[in-house]
Amino acid sequence: MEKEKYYISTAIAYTSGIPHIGNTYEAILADSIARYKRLKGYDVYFQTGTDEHGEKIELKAKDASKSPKEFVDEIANEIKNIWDLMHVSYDKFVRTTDPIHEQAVQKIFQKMYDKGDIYLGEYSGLYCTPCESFWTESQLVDGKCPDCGREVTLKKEEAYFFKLSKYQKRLEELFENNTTFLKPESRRNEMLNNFIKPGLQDLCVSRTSFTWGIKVPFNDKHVIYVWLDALTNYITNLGYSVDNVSDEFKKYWPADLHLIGKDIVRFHSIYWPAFLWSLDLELPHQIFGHPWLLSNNDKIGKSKGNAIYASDLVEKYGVDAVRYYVLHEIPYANDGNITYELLEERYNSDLANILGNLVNRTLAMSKKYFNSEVSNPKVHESVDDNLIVYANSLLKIVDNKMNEYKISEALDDIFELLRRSNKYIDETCPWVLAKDETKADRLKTVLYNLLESIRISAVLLQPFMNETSEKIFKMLNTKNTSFDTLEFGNLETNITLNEAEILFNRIDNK
Ligand code: ME8
Repeated sequence: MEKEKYYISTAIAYTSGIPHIGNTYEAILADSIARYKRLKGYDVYFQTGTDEHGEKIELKAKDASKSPKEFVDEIANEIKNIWDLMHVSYDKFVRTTDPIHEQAVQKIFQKMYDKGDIYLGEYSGLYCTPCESFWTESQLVDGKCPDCGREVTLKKEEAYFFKLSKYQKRLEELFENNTTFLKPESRRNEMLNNFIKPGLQDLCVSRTSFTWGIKVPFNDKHVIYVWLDALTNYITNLGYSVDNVSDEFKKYWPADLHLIGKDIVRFHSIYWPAFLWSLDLELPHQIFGHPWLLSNNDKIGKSKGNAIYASDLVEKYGVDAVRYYVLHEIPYANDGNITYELLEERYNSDLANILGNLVNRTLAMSKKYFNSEVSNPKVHESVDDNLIVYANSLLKIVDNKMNEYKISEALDDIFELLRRSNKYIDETCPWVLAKDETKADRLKTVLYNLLESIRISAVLLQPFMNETSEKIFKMLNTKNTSFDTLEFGNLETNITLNEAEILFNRIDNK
């Protein structure tokens, strides 16, 4: 049977600087969903990459005495390295300076122009250079850019406009009739009431004030607006090019999920559908605007000096601890917080105490009592039920949470099995059973139940902490690592466990 396809994308990161842990969180979040879907049996296409044009990048390159291309090559490379470091299992890493993308964007612009959806006009407005955005007087906050709080300047230029107003009605209908298009719900209300209903103005889609961008094909004084350039990455790199579409595009488009941060929901849920309609293409199934990761409860900013970088964290705590922390600490719709202290607390309480300890204690007892040999004589007692029933229901529980992108809760549900396993040790007291020879089979059963609970947890932890799951599988010497093996009792018997390895060393906070 052919597998069902699943196309997931992240936002493409600006190559204006090295991404901090907040940007990196998005790649990890998308990765956990992509890995989960693969394990569920989907044919996944996971796309991420970099957004490399625009005035801000042109200026940054100048500051660094580099050509824009040299500058973006370096940063794009670093971003890719960070994604690799964090075990982000993308299928394609795209760049907006890829020739295939640049050519496709020009054809897209031409098609929109030929259709009458783009026309030449004049723009005069308040412009924020770092955000590459024009604002109206009423959108400013204290006279400054509502997104970044910096100064805006008055700017006038000849420009091409996209007829966003033409799609007003269709957008209203989309938001009113399709309740799952944009999640969480709060963002849908915000877009509909604050942006769409008050009336959409045509969108300025070209610039003449700088040159680092894709040229308007029929007027090379103009470069194409960076958001028109960037948003189309989701189709161009799959092989969409107006007059010719690839098999890959036919297979994977429309995307199932565009995962993006809450600050760019407007671009994805209003501009992007209008662009797609203009091209007569289908809309993505869903957009999820995730909350942000704050540093010490403040917005992370390179200029603020509070930026935390994934590579520093990984060096200190390892990849999986960082993945676990960011995935666990950001609830569905509220911002999460990160500090070194909080990360260390979570590391000790969850990873070292609950997970690491359980694995170590269980393997140590198996070694001590049965030379690490696994068997299951099935001497059942009622105390086992709680553990087994929960373990058998865990995939369904986790699946419900994953389908709603409640990743933090899914992790908690898996850790609940580990918590119950620790409690099970206290309830069954293996060290007491070990003193009574007639209880040998019961002791074997107890240890089997513990090892099996560890295996099931590790199978389900794969999307989030792949390296840790692999280590556990190796210690358990098990081949049963797929979701098909999740029913309790699938850990092989007559196998010998491998040497235990410390998964997470406790951190001494002092
Ligand atoms: O917005 N916590 O790029 P970008 C969580 N190039 N997510 C965060 C965050 C934080 N503290 N800070 C930023 C862009 N993000 C555009 C996207 S897509 C066609 C073009 C998220 O490098 C942010 O919301 O500024 C965005 O989704 C992603 O990181 C890249 O941000």
